[in-house]
This record gives sequence, structure tokens and C-alpha cells, in this order.
Amino acid sequence: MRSVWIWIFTLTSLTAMAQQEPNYEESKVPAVVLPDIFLSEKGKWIRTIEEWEKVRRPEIFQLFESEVYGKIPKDFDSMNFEKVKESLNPYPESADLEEINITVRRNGKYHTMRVNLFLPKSGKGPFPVILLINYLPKYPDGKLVDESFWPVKKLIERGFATASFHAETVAPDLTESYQQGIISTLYPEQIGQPNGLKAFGAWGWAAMRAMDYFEQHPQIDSKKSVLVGHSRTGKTALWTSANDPRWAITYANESGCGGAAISRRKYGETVEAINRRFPYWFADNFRKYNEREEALPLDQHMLPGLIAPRAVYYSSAREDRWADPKGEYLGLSLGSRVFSEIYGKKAVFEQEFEALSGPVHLESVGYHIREGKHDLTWEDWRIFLEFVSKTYKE
Ligand code: GTR
Repeated sequence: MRSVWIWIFTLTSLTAMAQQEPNYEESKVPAVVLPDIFLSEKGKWIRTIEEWEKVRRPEIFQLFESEVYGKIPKDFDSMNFEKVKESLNPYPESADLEEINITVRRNGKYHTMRVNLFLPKSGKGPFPVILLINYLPKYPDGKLVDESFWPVKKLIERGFATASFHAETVAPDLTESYQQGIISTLYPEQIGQPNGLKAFGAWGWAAMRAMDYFEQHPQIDSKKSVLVGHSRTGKTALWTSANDPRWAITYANESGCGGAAISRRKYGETVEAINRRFPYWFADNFRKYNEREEALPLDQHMLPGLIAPRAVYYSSAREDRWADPKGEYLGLSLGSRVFSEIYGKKAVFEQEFEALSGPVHLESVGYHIREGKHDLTWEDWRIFLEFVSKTYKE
């Protein structure tokens, strides 16, 4: 009898494991039927900027907020900026380093977060600014300097100011402790809400506070601001920009599932896999779609349109199958219809994913795929910066 139970148990666990095995075969990708970006909930076809901005965009935004990412609260009572001196400036020749503590108060409580900003010493400001949302555990809060992941020196040489904050300055990147930052201190009423503030929303909130700082800085041209995220913070960057129109260019590198990639393809990471491993990233409502991607009232091709007409850039790495490079490309090429059909930009991706031979830099949308693994590399930055120069010239 005992051996029968063991046998049944093993069989059940094997079946469960088999279900969780990621799919990496294109032939096994299900036939995907996507919700139409331009068909309103009342069944009206959306054609004009006014219809888009008054009707369809708010509908899509509301769906992402309630079903995928959760809210980013915008209210607080006060905020103040304090410059501190804790770290050595690694580039004293070419840049000034500002370490800023931003303290936000709400309902008698407060939270302090840290932003580090490098400003070029040469050239005449105000400078365009690039903000990177960092989450790498090997760089503790406020100490990140890595010439590949965050190439400060090269960005400064090219005339940009550049800043970064660590995700953990507002919400730890862990299931057990993600609330131990702004969520429990400033916005406790969000806890337990099915569409409430979670880690991505908290990190996005922090990017907004960094932007508040840039806006009042005489040496920063905040109208030329770039928000950059890799992987989990690429997902965050996209949702942040959908919430905050102050970012001129948004760059999501290898953001994959719940970011750039079409969820219904179920290639690589799935909604179930991401919610199981990272239950604190997305709104609780997102779990309704575990192994039920077809039931989503939206898909990720609708996300770039929430940022339009401001520029959006995606990139992928060939070996990063977990993030589904083809799904990322499809997400942007289908999403760019808002740029071309509503805003009249030259933003039509003409190549199939399989035929791509180099970067595709169109008007306000761009994409590249490079060889190699999941990472944010200097090659990614270099190609992306070409897009930035082109975009700021247009
Ligand atoms: C993975 C996760 C991905 C991606 C990545 C990262 O473990 O499954 O969705 O976000 O982490 O952020 O590096």
C-alpha cells in the first residue's frame, strides 16, 4: 500500500514539474489572439488622438493598474532634499557627485530614500539626464559604480548627467520584507488590496521622486530625461513611464515576462512562474491569470501605447530565452501602432523577428537584439545611445 502511495505521489509531482517546464520551442507556442489596442470597451474603433487620450488610453491604463502592476500612489504631505557626503567620487576629474537623501512625509510618518547623481564638469548645462533603476544585490545602496551595467564615465563623456538609486532604498526585493519601506510606512492602506501598491510600484514611485529632484535642479534638463531599467527594473521602468509623463525616453532592456514580452505566448517565463517566484512584484490580481493568460483583458503589446508619443526602446539578448526575445520584439512592433496610427510617427516595424539583422531605430520607437546572455552591457548602452541622439535631434 505504502509503495502505491509513493508511486502516486511521485507521478503527481512529476506531472506538476512537467507543467512548470518552460517552453522554448516556437512550434509549441499557442495560437495567440490578442485583445485589440484600438477597440474600446464600448465597441468603438479608436482613430484620433482625442479618442485615444480620452477613451482608450485610460481604459488600458486602468486594466494594467488593476490586473497587472497595482497602484502607484501619487499623494504625500511633503518632501525635502538633503545633500550628504558619504562616498568618494570615483570620477573627480570629469564629474561632480551629488548624494541626495529624499525624505517624504505622509500622515505623520516619513521615509528617506537615496539618489546618486553625477554631473559633467565640462560643457555647459543644463544636461539631459539618464536615471538607472538598480537592483543588483552586489552593489549596496548608493555604492553602485560599474562601467558596464552603469557606465557613468562614458555617459558623462557624452554630455549626460546620470543618476541611479537602488530598488531597496524604497522596497526590499524579497517576498518577506518588500513592505518594509514606503509600503508599510507611507501607504499602509495599500496592503491587502488586490490592486494595491507592490514592489514594482514602489520602485516606480522612487523614480518619480528622483524626477522631482531633477525638475528643480538648475543643471538638469528634465525635459530630456531618460529612464532605464534592466530585467525586473525594465518592467518597472515601463510601468513608471505609463504613470509619469515626465520621462522623455524609456528604455527596458530584456524585461521579458510582465514587461516587454507577450504573455499569451507562454514562451520561457510564464505568468504563473513569475507570480510563484516573485509574488511581491505585481498586483495580487495578476495571479488570476496563472496558467490562464488567454483570460487577460490585455497583453503586453498594449504597454508601449501608454507611453506614446514619448519614446520607448526595448532590447533583447539572443540567449535570453527565459525573457522571450521574439515576444519582446512582437510586443513593441505591435505596440508601436499607437505611435504610427494615432500620433503619425514613422514607427512601423517592417521586418519579421527572424529577419532582423541590426538595430531598428524608428521615430520614437527602437529595438535591438545582441548576441549573448541576460545582462545590461556596454554594447546595449552604446546602441541605445545612438537611438537617444537620433531622438533628441528629431
Ligand atoms: C528572473 C525573473 C525575470 C527577470 C530577472 C531579472 O529571475 O524570472 O522575470 O526579472 O529575474 O530581473 O534579472
